[in-house]
Amino acid sequence: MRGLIVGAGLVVVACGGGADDGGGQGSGSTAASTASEPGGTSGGEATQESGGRTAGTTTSEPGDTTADASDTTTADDTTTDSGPQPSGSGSIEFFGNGGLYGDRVLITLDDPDTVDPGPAVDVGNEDFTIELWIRPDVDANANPMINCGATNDWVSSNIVVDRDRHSQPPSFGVGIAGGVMVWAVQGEAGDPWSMCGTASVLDGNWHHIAVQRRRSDGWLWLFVDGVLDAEVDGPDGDISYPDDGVPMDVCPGGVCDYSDPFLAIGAEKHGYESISYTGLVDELRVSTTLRYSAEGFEIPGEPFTPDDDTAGLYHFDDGSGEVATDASDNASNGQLVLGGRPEGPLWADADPWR
Ligand SMILES: [Ca+2]
Ligand SMILES: [Ca+2]
Ligand SMILES: [Ca+2]
Repeated sequence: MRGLIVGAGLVVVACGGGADDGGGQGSGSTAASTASEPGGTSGGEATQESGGRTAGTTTSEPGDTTADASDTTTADDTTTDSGPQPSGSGSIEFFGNGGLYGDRVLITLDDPDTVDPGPAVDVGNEDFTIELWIRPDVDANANPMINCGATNDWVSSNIVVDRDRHSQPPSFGVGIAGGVMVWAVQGEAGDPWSMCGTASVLDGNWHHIAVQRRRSDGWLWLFVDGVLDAEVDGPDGDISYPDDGVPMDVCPGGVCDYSDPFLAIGAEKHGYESISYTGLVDELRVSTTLRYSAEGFEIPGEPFTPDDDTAGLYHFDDGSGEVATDASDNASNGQLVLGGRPEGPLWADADPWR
C-alpha cells in the first residue's frame, strides 16, 4: 500500500463530499476545510528512514513475546481483572519516533513461514471491534487533514493503530489528521476507504476511540467517546492478515518481515518519518464481534474484563519490562520495540480514570 501513496496523493477527493462518510467537515478547524493537503502528507511518506531498524533485535522479539506469554498468564491477570482498578494501573507513552523503527508495540498476527491461521487478534475475516483510550499530545499530532474517501491517505495521519501491509492489500488503520480521527480500510481487492471523523481529539484529554467493521458488507463505524462520529459502507472482503502472506522487499530496512505481519500500536509500522503518534495509549481491546450500536454507548468506566469475544486485551499496566501483557486467554502479548530520542515507548502512571 505504501507504494501507492504518491499516486493516491494526487487524487483530490473533496473532504466531506459524501454525507455518509463524516467527511471531516466542521472539524480540525482550518485543516478540515482544505481538501487539497496531499503535499504535506506525501512529504511525510516520501522520506524513508533507511537503516532505522535494528534487524537483529526486532526479528527475535516476536519469538520472545510468545515465550513470555507462558510466564505471565492466568493467576495474576485474574487478580488484576477482578474489579475496578482506578489506581496502580497505568498506560503507555509514545513519542512520535516511529521513523526510527522504535517507539511502538507490536502484536504478532502471522508467521510468514507457514500458512497456519493467525491468532484470534488477527481480526478481519469476521466482524470486529478495536477500541482504545488515547491522550494525544496537543501539538505533536499535527498532520493535516487527509483526502477523506476512496483513498489510502490515512497513512499520512499520525498513526495510532497500524495493520498495514506494504504495497499489497488488505490493510487497516486508525490515525489522527486535522485534529480528528481517521478509520481506514483497504479491502481484499485493494480498494481503499479513509473515513474521517469530526470530533476534535486534540484537547489534552483522554478520549475513548472505537472502530468497528462488519464482515458481511464492510460497513465501518467510528466512535469517539461513545458517540458515533462517522460511518460508511466500506471495502469488502477478508481483511485479516493473509495466512499465506509474504512481506515484500520494499521497506526502509529491506524485506518487510519486521513490520508487515504485526499489529503496530503507537507508530507507523514500516518506519517512515513524520506519521507516528505522540501521547498516551491505554486499555486496548480487540474483539471478534460488533460491540457497539450506532446509537452510541456509555464510555467504559473501568478496565475491561475478558469475555468470549475478546481476542486481545492490553491494560498497559505492566509498568516495567518490554512486554505488554495480553489479559485475554490468547496470550497474544505485545512486544515493546524501543527506539528514538527520547526513547519510547515508556510505561506511564496516568490512565483514563484518574
Ligand atoms: Ca503465514
Ligand atoms: Ca489471517
Ligand atoms: Ca491501564
